[in-house]
Amino acid sequence: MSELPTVAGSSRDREIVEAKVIVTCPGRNFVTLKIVTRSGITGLGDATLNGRELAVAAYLQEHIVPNLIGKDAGRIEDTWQFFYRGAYWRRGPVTMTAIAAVDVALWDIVAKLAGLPLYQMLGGRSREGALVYAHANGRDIAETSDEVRRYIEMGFRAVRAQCAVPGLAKTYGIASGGKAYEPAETQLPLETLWSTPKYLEIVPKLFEQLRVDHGNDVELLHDGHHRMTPIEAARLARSLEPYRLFWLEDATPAENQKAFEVIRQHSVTPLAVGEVFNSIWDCKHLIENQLIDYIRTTIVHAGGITHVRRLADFASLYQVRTGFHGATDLSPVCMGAALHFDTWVPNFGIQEWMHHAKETDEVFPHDYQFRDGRLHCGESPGHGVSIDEKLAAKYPYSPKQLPIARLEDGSMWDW
Ligand code: EZ4
Ligand code: CO
Repeated sequence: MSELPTVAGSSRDREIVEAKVIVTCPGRNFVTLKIVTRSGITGLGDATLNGRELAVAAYLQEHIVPNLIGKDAGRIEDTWQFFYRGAYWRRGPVTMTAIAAVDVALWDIVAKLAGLPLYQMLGGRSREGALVYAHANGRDIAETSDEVRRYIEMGFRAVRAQCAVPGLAKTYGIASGGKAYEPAETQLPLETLWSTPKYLEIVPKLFEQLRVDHGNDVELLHDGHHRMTPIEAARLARSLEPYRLFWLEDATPAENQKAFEVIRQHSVTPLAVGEVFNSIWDCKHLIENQLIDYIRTTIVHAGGITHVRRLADFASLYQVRTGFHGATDLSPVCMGAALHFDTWVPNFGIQEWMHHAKETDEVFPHDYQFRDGRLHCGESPGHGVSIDEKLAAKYPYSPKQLPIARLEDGSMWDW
C-alpha cells in the first residue's frame, strides 16, 4: 500500500506494534485492551463481561492480539470485518465484547491522530450533553422515595427506582448496609429467592408514592430484570400507566420476542430491552415490528462503535431511540465511548449511569463530567478516558459473579 502522508499520519506511523490486555479490580473487575501504534499513539477499549471476564481476556490474548500486530490502526472497518466475518464463529457475548474492545481502541487512536474528540469523527455534536438516569433503591417505599429525592437534589432529571420486595430476604439491585449496590458481590453466585406475585404487589404502590412525593417533572424508570412471564409483564406495564414511566426495562427474557407483542397489546408504557444483546440480529425483530421504544445494547457488549452505529441507524428508521446500559460493570472506558456516541447519535434517548467506585475512577482518569442532569463527554482528542497502569497493577483480579434467583419452591428462575 502506498505511503500517502495525511494529517492522521502515514500507514507506517499507524502500524500497531503492541496490544496489551489489562485485568484489574479497583472496586470491581475490569478488562481493558490497550493498543499502541508505531508513532506512540495509544487507544483503549473496554472488554469487561461481568462474571466471565477471563473468557474475554483469553479470547483477546490468544486469538486477537497476534492478528493485530502489524495492522494499520486506521483501518477500523476492515479490522471489524476481519474479526467478525473472519472468525467463522460469529456473535455471542465473548466474541462481540472482544471485537468491541479492539474497535473502541482503534476509534480512540484515529480520533487522537486527528486531534479531535471522538464524537466529531462520528458526525459531530447533536446535543449539549447526554441525559442520564441514576439508580435509587431502598429497603421499602419510603427509603426508595428518599433516595429519589436525593438524586433530584443532586440535579438528576431521571431516576430508576427499585424497592425491596416484602417477604423476600434479598432483592437484586437493593444496596445492603448503606453502600451502593454492586451487581456481582460474591465469588460464587449468591442464591436468592424470588416471587413474582409479591413483586407485582409492591411495584405499582412504589410508583404511586413516587409521583405523590416528587410530582410529574422527574422521569422515572424501572427494571424488571427479565423476571416476568409475558402476561405478568403486560399486567405490570398496564398498572404503571398512571405513573407515566419513561420506560419499563427487561420485562421478560428476550429470547422469546413474541412476548413483547403480548405486552404491547395491553399497555402504552414504553419498553426498553437489550443490555444482554450482542448484535443487530438480536434487535432486528423487536425494532422492525415496533415492539420496543428504547434499545439498550451497549458499545462494549455489541461489537463496538462500528456495529452499534449500524444498529442505531437501523433503529432510527422505526423511531426507536438509544438507552445504553451503564452499570458499574461497564468500565469508564465504555462510558467515555458511549458518551461520545450519545453526543452524536441523532436518535438518542437516555444513558444509564451508576457511579463507579472512587478506586475505579482513580484507575481510569476521565474527561466526562456531570452537570445539570446530563453527562458531558469532554473535548480532549479520542474518547477521553485513560488508564493508570501502575495503579491498576495494585488491584489483582478477584473472581465475582452475579447472584441467581430461585422460586420459593427451589426452582431455578430467570434473570
Ligand atoms: O444487572 O450490569 O440496568 N442495569 C442492570 C444491571 C445488570 C448488571 C449485569 O452485569 O440491569 O444491574
Ligand atoms: Co437492566
